[in-house]
Amino acid sequence: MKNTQAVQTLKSAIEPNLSVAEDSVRLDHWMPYRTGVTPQVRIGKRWISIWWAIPIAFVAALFAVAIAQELRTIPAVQEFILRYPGDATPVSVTSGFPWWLRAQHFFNAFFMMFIIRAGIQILADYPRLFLQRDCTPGKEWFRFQHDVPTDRLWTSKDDSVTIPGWLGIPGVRHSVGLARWWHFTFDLLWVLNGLLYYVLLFTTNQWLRVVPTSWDVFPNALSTFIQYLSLNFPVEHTWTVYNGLQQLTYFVTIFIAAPIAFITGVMQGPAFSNKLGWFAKFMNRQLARTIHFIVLGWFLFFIFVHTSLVFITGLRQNLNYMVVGVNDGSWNGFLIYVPVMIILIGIWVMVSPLTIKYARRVQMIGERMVGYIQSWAELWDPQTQYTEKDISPYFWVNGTLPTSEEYNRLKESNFADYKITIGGLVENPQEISYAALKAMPKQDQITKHFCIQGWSGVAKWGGVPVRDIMKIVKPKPEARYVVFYSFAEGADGGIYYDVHSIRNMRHHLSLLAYEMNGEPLNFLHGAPLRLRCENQLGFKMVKWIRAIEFVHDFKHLGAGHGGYNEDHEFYGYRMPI
Ligand SMILES: Nc1nc2c(c(=O)[nH]1)N[C@H]1C(S)=C(S)[C@@H](COP(=O)(O)O)O[C@H]1N2
Ligand SMILES: [Mo]
Repeated sequence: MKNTQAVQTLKSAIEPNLSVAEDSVRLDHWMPYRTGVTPQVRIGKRWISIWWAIPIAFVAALFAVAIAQELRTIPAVQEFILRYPGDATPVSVTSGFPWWLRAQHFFNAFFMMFIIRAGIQILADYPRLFLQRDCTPGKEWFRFQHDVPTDRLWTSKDDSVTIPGWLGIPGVRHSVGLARWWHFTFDLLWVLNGLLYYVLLFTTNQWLRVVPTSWDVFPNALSTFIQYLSLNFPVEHTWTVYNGLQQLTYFVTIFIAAPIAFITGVMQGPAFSNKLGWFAKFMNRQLARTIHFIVLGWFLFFIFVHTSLVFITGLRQNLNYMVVGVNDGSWNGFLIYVPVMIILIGIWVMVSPLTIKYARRVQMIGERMVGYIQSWAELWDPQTQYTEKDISPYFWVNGTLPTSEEYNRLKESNFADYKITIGGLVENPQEISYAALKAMPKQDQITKHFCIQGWSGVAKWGGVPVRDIMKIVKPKPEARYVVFYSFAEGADGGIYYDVHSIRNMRHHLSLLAYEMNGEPLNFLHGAPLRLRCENQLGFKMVKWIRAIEFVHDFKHLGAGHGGYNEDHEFYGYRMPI
């Protein structure tokens, strides 16, 4: 009797109420357009607009030029510049710029264009940066969003802002799912290109350009710096050797900034962060996010200066080096560079509208490109646990709240009549009452939550491990996935649900939580029951759980992509990174 009821609930009340989803971003259904504020940096309690940096930098540059020009009239400085004219090493690379170097330079720039734009889009989904682990409003050091309102519920989705489509990809508010596919796919290509570049650098003599081999690089760099700043540029021998300043800047970009970008990127996901113990506690998600942003600043600065110098130190010749690898006065480099740039501008303009239109395609290609890496990361056993004193003072709320009559009735009686339905491919379908769940052995865990948007928080969760439930219902051998259904709908209508592998649900930290920080789980955080799964991003942890179903496949559920946000917001089914 009891068993058939569990099966009935799933078949008649839940499955038909899942919703299908569009394959493109329908702007009339999507979160409404809303911008934040101009980017600000916090100094004490005051917020200062970063646009002030422009006049300040301009005035500082004027003074710096004047000072450098004065310096060059001093005999000691003139002697110094004569002694260290600029070139970092006597060793020179006589082979010029080989084809592989030019090709890799092009690909690097091409990939960077997507990486940077999609990265800024990701930042706009949670436009605040912190140094410490918790995301307590008011403690951020950088933001382009207002204060968090205190007079109403303000979820992290509310916090996302619109940025223009020529800047971000795709320039739509809360499009982190799509932006991540661009970011990660091109990250992978960029990393592979970079690794190949390292190999080719050191198997040829090209590394001599970018790796200092003598301490003389420092006085030469200082000398070139003074020369550039005085607007009386040093003599270039770029074809064979870089000057000290160039060499140091390239070295930092290639061997310091790029690896830091990679490390602080992966440290923002739960897979690595929950695995790497003390390093993850030190390099917490928010610090990693801040450093990732500072590295972006370095890359933008580098690109600006590097490109400007290409233009003002002899464009035609520099393009011959960079594009065709010749050291002559021809127009060949220029004639290739201009049409290629026009094509790149076309691609730049088209990427956002095409992403909006072919959103599902972007998701599917992204899955193909990086989904398997994410599936490996899922096998990493989450380990890092926190202590009571690590618990975050503020824990963001996210998601669409339940409004159904059924839920409200249960809530009124404090969930005394709540029963969780568990069915599908199991030997023993069940409806387990709240009291019976609470009578089962309770497990506590103190863990960090990673929302896809960028915030994180540590909390203590108490409840029943999913694997203990599995011992009761006994999944059949053909069951491969576990589906969690919510009482709540998702943002675009239809029941919120998400799918996990059985393997992941057998993990000892996969928990049906009814307590948070020692208190009964409250309404906003998912009462009566919510999932904790510590190697996934937050959206996979369904709140307000109504039923659990064991299935062989999930293609027939909703739009078939493995969860509500996978269907509607183009997220990935596996998201440990
Ligand atoms: N039913 C339901 N569960 C949900 C969501 C939702 O919209 N509906 N949002 C998810 C997201 S995106 C996150 S980050 C976490 C947030 O949990 P919290 O509100 O307890 O911080 O809940 C997840 N579970
Ligand atoms: Mo989230």
